[in-house]
Amino acid sequence: MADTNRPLEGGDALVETLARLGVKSLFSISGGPINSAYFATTRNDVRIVHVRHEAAGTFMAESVYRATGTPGAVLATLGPGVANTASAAACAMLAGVPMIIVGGQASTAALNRGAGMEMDTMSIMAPVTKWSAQVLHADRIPEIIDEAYRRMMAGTPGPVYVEIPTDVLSAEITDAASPRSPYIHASMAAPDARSVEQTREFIERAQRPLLIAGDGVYHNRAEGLLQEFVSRTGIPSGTLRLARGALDETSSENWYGPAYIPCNPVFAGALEEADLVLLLGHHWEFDLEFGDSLGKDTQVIQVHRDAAFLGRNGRADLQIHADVGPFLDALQDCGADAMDRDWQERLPRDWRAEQERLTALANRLSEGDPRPHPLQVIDAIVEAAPEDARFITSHGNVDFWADPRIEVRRPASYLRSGQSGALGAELPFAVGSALEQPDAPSILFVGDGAIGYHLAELETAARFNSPVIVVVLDDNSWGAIAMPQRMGYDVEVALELPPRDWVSMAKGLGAAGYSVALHDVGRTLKEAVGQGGPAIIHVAVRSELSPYMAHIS
Ligand SMILES: Cc1ncc(C[n+]2csc(CCOP(=O)(O)OP(=O)(O)O)c2C)c(N)n1
Ligand SMILES: [Mg+2]
Repeated sequence: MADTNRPLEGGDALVETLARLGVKSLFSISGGPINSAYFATTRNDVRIVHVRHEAAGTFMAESVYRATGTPGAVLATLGPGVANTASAAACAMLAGVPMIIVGGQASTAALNRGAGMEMDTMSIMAPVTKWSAQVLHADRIPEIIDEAYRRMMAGTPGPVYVEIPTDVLSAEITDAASPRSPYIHASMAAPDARSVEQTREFIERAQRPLLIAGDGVYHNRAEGLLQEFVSRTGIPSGTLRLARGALDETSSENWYGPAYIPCNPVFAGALEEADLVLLLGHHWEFDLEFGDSLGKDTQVIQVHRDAAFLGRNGRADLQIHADVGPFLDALQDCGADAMDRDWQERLPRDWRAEQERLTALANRLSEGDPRPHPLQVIDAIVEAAPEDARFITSHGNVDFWADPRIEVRRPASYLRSGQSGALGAELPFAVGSALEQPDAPSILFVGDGAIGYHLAELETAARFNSPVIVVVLDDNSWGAIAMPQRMGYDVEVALELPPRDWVSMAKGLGAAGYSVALHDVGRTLKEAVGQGGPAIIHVAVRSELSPYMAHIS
């Protein structure tokens, strides 16, 4: 039994402050120097999720923001524990996803003497986080955690790092360490009146307007305003990154598909033809090909909460430094009166037609082959999945089939590593999101290559009986690299993967395991979801180059 009368320590100040900021889980691997924080969770509502690798724990923390909108938290022990979080932190930086990483350190008495496991982790974490600080007095822990939260949420969100030497973490605290003023989300930045007026004029005149909804829509929870704006004006609209699901992609009449050029030829063509592009809460990133394919006369209105991204890479004729929510709010009575009706109807229609074309192609290619086309498996899973399921994809070739195929119903229900394109994020995303929101299953599509990164986290899911369904689309290859390599070099070097027994691996880790043919995929998914805990569903598939990979290869 934990001694509740034990005096309060730095660990209590840390855990209490994090709890106040909405943290429910600390993704962590234990270590002596962070024992004080572990003990603190026995007298607080925060739980330790003891993972199998700190990188996976950091991806899980990223998934918490993606699935709930509240930043997640990592607690790592000193040296290699913290260093293991670094690559996942760098991925969250690229994706603009906030999280706090708390690291242990050698005691101040031993610091810089080469204490056991000691590393200069402040230097390791500085370039992969937005802000990092060391706490040298226990009473200052709440203050510095608060500061970390302000920094992580300001402008473009991102990870922050706070390091606490072990003697500081386990020191008794005084009253000064009680939590300070509660952290409150800063109010959103509204656009200036002149920009709103100009926007209105642009929209009212435009014949072929096009809307791209990006990350800022999610940061602002602006989906309601976006849906209202899009259905009122009828402007063809696409979603990307964190904004997937901001429009109900299964039913919106105005949705022209995911706004990624490599997988969406309808969007690619529309960018050239549009006379006005509304780029909301995003910038001209690489999957928008830096804005290079814009038509000569296309005008661009870009709205971003971070001025550093206004005009980055590509054209932005009207640059509006504002949050997306207040921007859309200011356009309540704006209509796209001059819009060409054919344009309005054509783009969503063409996207659906493109999907039907791919369905027919997949069916034709699989005739007489026992291995289905990846699309056939993806469709069977999506069709059998419960309405509230969350989907997760990785970055293999099979995932580039799944990513544009999944129609996301609501925000926070589709998770995919952002601009880093990191293999290895996907299984932790599925586990982290299912742990945080166990009422809905997390359904992951992953290849036989990427699954190897953090397979052990299936055991973490099993310990918590979390609803994580891992669909392994097995083409016996690092396919996304193999197929283009063969096209460019005539050979594949070291890219074959032998058939492995995924069912036994799942069972060995405490999960259920199934290996099935296409006709059993839907029934098996329902069974796996029904049993509640984690499962692998393994399906052998054909290697077929996805449109995305074909475009970039
Ligand atoms: C961390 C990381 N390392 C390497 C890559 C490069 N990469 C992209 S896709 C891929 C192959 C993935 O193979 P698999 O998971 O089996 O999916 P498939 O392409 O076969 O469908 C690799 C190695 C990456 N995206 N991220
Ligand atoms: Mg593969």
